[in-house]
Amino acid sequence: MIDVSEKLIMQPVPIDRQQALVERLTTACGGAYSPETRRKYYISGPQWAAAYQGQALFHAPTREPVGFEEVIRRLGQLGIRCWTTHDTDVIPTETLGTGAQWETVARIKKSLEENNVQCSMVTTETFHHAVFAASPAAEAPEVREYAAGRLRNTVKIGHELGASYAVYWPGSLGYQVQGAIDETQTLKWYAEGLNAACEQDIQTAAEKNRPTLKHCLEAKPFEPAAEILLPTSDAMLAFIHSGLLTHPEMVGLNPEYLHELMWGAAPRAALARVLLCGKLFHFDINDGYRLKHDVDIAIGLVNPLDWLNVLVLLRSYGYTGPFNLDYKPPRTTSNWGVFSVSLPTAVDRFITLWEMAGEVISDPIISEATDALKAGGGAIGKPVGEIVSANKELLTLHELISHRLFQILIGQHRGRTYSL
Ligand code: GLO
Ligand code: MG
Ligand code: MG
Repeated sequence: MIDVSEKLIMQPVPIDRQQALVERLTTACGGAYSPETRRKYYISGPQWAAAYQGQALFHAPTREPVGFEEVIRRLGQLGIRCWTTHDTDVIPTETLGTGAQWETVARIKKSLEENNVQCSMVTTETFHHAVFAASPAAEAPEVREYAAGRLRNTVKIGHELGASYAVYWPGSLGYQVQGAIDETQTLKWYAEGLNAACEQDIQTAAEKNRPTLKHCLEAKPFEPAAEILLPTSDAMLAFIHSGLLTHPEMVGLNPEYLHELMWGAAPRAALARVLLCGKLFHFDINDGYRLKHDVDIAIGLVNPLDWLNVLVLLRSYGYTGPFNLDYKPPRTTSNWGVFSVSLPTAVDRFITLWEMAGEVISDPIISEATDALKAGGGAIGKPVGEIVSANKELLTLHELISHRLFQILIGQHRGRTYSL
C-alpha cells in the first residue's frame, strides 16, 4: 500500500537540494550506459540542441546561453562521440568568411581534440537571418550569390573540422502569400546554390586530400515558410533526380523522423523509399505527434513502438550513417538538466531501441512467422479462390508479429510478466 499521508506532507525542496534529488531519481531509474558503450554508436549531438534556450514565437527563453566549448566538453564526458553545428551557431553572421571565423574554427578544433569528439556534420543556416526573408533562392541575384557564398563557406569549414556530411534544411524555401513567387524558377535557383556547394567541395577536397562531403537535403512539411517547395523526403528525391543538379551522386537525404510524421507519413515507409534510392545518408532522430508543429521531443518518448520498427528497418537494410539527436530539451529542463538528464537519457533510449531491434531481427517467433508467410500456402498457379483459401490461416501471423513486437518492447520475451 502506498502511504498517501506521507506523500502529502513532503516538504518543499529547497533549490540547493533539487539537483541532488534529480540525480538520485535518475540513478534510481537505472539502465544508463557507460560513456565507452555510448561511443560505439555513430551518434551526434547538435550544438543547437544542447544550446537551445527554450525560446519560440510564444515562449521566452528558460535557459542561459551555452557556448561550443561547454557543449563539446559535455558531449565528450557523456560519450556522444560526434558534434554537429550550423555555421551561425558558432560564428556570428557578420564575421562569416573572415579571419575571425578561422580563429573560431581553430578554437573549435582544439576543443574537439581535447575532448575526443569529432565534427561529423556542418550545416548552413539559411532561415533565421533577415537576408533570407524571401528564401536563399530569392529573386534578387545578390541574395542568391550571398547564399551560395554561405554554402561554399560551410563546405570549407566542414573540411577544416574533419566533417563528412553537410546538411541543407530549406525551411524558408517557399512563401507566405499566394502567387508571389515562381516555384519553378525558385527551385532552379535553389539547385544553383547546391551546385556551387558541390563544386566547392570537389575543389577543397582535392586541395586537402580528403573525400568529398555527403550533401544531405532535409525536408520539413511546415514552418517557417507557410508553403514549402520541398516539403517531404519524396519531393527531395524527385528534386535530386530532376536534372537540375550537376552532381546528383553527391546529394542525398537527411530525413528527420518527426518531419515525416508531421505530414502524416509512416516514417518507416518514408525511410524505405529513401533507402531504395540509395539516398539515406544521414538521419535526424527525435519524436513528436502527427499533424502538429515541430515539437522536437527526444527519441522514443512518444512513439517507442514505431521507433523500434524504424530501427528494425535500418538494421535490416544496413544503414551505417549517423544518428543526429536533433531534438529540443523541453523548456522545463534546466541548463544542468540538459546535460545530466536530457542528453544521456535520449542517447540511452536510442541504444536500447537499437539493441531491441536486433532482438526483433533474431527473434525465433518473428523469424518463423515471416518465413512461413513468405513460403505461402502452396497454391501457385491455382485459381484465385484457392489462393485465398490456401493463405487464410497464415495471414493471422501479421497480427501475431505485431503482438510479438509489443512483447519485445516491454520485455515480455525475456520473461517480464504481470500476474493479477
Ligand atoms: C528544423 C530542422 C533543423 C535542421 C538543421 C540542420 O526543423 O530540423 O534543426 O535539422 O537546420 O540543417
Ligand atoms: Mg532536423
Ligand atoms: Mg524537427
